[in-house]
Amino acid sequence: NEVGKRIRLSRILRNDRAVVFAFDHGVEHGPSDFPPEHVNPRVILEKVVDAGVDAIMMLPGIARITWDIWGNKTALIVKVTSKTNLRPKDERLLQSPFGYVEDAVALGADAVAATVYWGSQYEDLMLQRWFTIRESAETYGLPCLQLAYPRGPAIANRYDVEIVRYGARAAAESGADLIKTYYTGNLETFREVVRAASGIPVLMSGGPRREKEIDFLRDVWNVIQAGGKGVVVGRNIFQHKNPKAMIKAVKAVVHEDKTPEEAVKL
Ligand code: FBP
Repeated sequence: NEVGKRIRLSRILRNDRAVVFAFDHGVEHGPSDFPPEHVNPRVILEKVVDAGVDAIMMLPGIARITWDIWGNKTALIVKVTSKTNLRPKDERLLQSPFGYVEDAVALGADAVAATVYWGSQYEDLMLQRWFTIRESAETYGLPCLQLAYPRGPAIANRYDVEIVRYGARAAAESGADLIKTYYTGNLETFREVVRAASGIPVLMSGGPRREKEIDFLRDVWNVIQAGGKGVVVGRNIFQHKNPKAMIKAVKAVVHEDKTPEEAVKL
């Protein structure tokens, strides 16, 4: 199964780097996160696939009804945990099962993804679920991406380097094959995050939409220079007026080492 994992990982990390489209917001934030033209998942998925995104991370239900768009064109990461913002605030610090590793296998996925909120009062439960997911993913040779998000009552600033690198290290120690985490605001601190992850590839989580695309591209550039392996980005793509151009610009920074200033002109 180590062989299967390596083959699948290489479909996501092209030349060791990846631009992944995050598309679980319909549940995590609700359909109001999408501009009206992108409430229909097919419309935005056609654009990102067309722009040559490396992989798409989504929940099983949407993957099942859109396979004809991405199948055989991009890698697929099936996320099997989620939560809605309709829950009481305190309980948003827990993600629930949202499918099974077998759903990912049945969909032909290249990886499975699950969130752990490090520092949450539900950390213990989320870890039990993480290890259940990981155990069955291992039997199929399916890599596990961990959304290693530090958040909880004792965490004042979830973007603080000490907090983010703690989560990244915990993700590595819990057997993640890929780590998705917050950007810490600059190159030097993100380098610390990468170092703490001890060789497990670290991908930046996109975050809320930046008003100016150059600012987002600068963050991506810093992540790459710091040794990060790419991005898993949603809102900065589907809330942008030109998602295709944005994917192409991000790809240029991640895969071609273009500067943000060069990439923004694409
Ligand atoms: P973005 O690029 O839009 O930030 O997407 C990354 C992501 O982790 C999504 O996978 C998820 O839906 C969302 O962010 C969670 O956001 P929040 O920080 O509100 O929990």
